[in-house]
Parts: sequence; structure tokens; C-alpha cells
Amino acid sequence: MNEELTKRVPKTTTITDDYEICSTVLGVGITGKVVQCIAKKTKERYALKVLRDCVKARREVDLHWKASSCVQVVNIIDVYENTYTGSRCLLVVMECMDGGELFQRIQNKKDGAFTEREAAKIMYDVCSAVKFLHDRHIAHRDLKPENLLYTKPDQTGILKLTDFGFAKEVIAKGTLQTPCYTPYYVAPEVLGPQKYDMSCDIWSLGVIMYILLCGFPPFFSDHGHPISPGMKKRIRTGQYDFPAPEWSNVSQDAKDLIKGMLEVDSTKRLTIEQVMRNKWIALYMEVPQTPLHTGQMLREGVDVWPEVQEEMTRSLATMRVDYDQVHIKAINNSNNPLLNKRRKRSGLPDTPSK
Ligand code: I85
Repeated sequence: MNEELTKRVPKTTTITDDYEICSTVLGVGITGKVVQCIAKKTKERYALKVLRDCVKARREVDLHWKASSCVQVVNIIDVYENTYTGSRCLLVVMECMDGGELFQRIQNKKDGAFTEREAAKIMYDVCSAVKFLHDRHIAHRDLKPENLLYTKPDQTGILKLTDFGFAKEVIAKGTLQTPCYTPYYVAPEVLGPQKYDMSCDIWSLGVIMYILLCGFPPFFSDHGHPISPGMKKRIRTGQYDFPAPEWSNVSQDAKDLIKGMLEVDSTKRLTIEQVMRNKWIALYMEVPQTPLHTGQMLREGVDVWPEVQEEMTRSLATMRVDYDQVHIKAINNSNNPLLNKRRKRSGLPDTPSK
């Protein structure tokens, strides 16, 4: 049977029957920590994410599972539903990404400068993951450097996306699954909000591509202040540039693509289809092999990198809240006959006041 149509359920057997859980912490996310574990049968190493069992954790696992068949997404091996350290938990066993984070790898690169073509290949891979998700109406909503990991530290390593803690399935869930609606005759303004969630991912791709090409982010706060009003305004108004000397030799194609992804108006921002069709992405192997300043800039900026990451995390949080509000507003304002019928039934006015 088609794997994507089969609802997968966590195992209720005890995880320690199959795995030995180590104390080595690989990373700490917002929803839980990731530790090393070893399969008892094969002695192979895996990564284990421990989540307190709740609706949100169930959604994370469900969406990650749905995305897991994509080569560019960290694979889920097993999921257990166990009582762990006194609480009901979901234990997610994943392939172990031994290559570490994307930008760490570029920063530590020794064999020659990182080139524009290499950046294009990385973007192609990340965009493939996003295309896979968007095709299945899943918005990741937390695309940031620390969620992009390599399978292995050597040249054979594959770049993969992880952490579905903020992922959202945009149609067939929520409003549309209630008995009043079927997706066949629902108005575009009701389907509209998916654009916002999806466009959040494209904005993130723009930021990641910008950093790949120069080693610093397009927006940063004024001197050490956490997400300053000035930075917020620059993000909202799209005030960023391509300063020399880092950007001097970067192709116009690359800059144009970034502009399309960092478009302020989310309805005008490129879609993942448009990004994938862009020649800088589609024909990444023909992109010039121009050496970039990225490695050097990342090395010089190591001490501010944690702040860069925190800022991206905060901007994403702001964007998710803003777009969720747009979503609610769009539904309230829509004049869809089906919605009106439902409003009548629930005693609400036909056309909501704007
Ligand atoms: N392997 N965001 C930052 C890690 N293998 N990591 C994070 N959310 C997740 C940690 C905090 C991502 O869902 C995360 C999640 C999953 C992983 C994950 C999955 C599979 C790894 C939060 C490593 C690793 C393993 C060996 C060596 C190295 C890293 O992190 C290194 F290269 F660093 F030495």
C-alpha cells in the first residue's frame, strides 16, 4: 500500500528493548533534547528526540513521518510511545546526522574557497526538501541554519532538513476537515492562508541563500540589541543590500533570486515552483565557480553566530504569529457562501464587518 496513505502509529513496546540510550547530547531544541542511541541488534548509532506526549508533539511526529520519505529530510527510523523519566513521551529515533550543521561545515572547509556553484547546489538540495513539503501542503515554518544537517562529515554527506516542531499542514486539516466543508468547493480566500505559511519558508530560503553567498545575514540588529525596532523595520520594509567587496563578484542571477525570495509582500514572493524553475537553481551545475568570502566571514563572525541564530529564530516566531493573524483575518473577512451559511447556523452575521 502507498506509504503516504497509511497512518503510522508509534510502537508501544519499550524502547530499551531495542536501543541503548546514551547520555551524549547532540542538540537541544525547543520541544526536546536530542541524544545518541545505539540499536542493540546492529550496534548502529542513531539520534533520539524525546518529546512530552501532547497534541503538538503528535503533530510534529505525524508531519515528520509524512516528510520522511524525502531524501532531503532526516529519516525517522522508529517512534515509541513510552513512559520515560516519569512522563508519557514520544521517542523519535532518527538516522544520526554525523556531519553536523551546514554553516559549521562551510566555516571549517579547508580545501579551497567555497564557490557560488557549491552554494547553488546546497540551495538546490534545500529547495528540493521544501518543494517536497509544499507539494504535500506542509509548511515547515522553522527553516534555519541549525536545522540543516549533513549525514556524514566527508564529501559523501547529504544535506537534510530536520525539526518539524512548527510544521503545519495547510489544507485538509482544521477548517476544511469539519463536516461543513469539502475542499472541492471552497473559496480561494479560505485556501489563501496557505500561501502565507508557505511564503514564510521562501523568506527563510532567501535568508539562508544570502548567508551562503557572503557569510553574514541580510538583516541584523543594531549593535548587540536583541531584535531591535530598527531591525524589525528593515525586515518589514525589505531594507538590505549587497555590500562590496563580499558581493562584488556574485552573479546578478543570484541577487535577483534573493530579491524574489525576500520580497516584502508575501503574495508577490516567489513560490517554491518558481524558485525550482529559476535557472540558478535548476541549472546549478552551470553556475559560475566564483570563490566566495563566506568561509572567511563565518570564521571572523564565530562569536556573533549564536546571536545570528537567535535573531533568525525570533524573526521566524514573529512571522508565524503575524501570518496566523492574517489567516484568522482572511477567514473572518471572507464572503464565502459556505462560510456564510455556517455563520447563519451559528447565529453569526452573514457578512462580517471589515
Ligand atoms: N546529529 N536544531 C538545533 C541531530 N542527528 N538535531 C536540533 N531539533 C531537532 C538540535 C538543535 C536542530 O529536531 C536537532 C533535531 C534533530 C537533530 C539531529 C538528528 C539527527 C543529529 C533540534 C547531530 C550530530 C551527531 C554527531 C556529530 C555531530 C552532530 O547533531 C557533530 F558534527 F556536531 F559533531
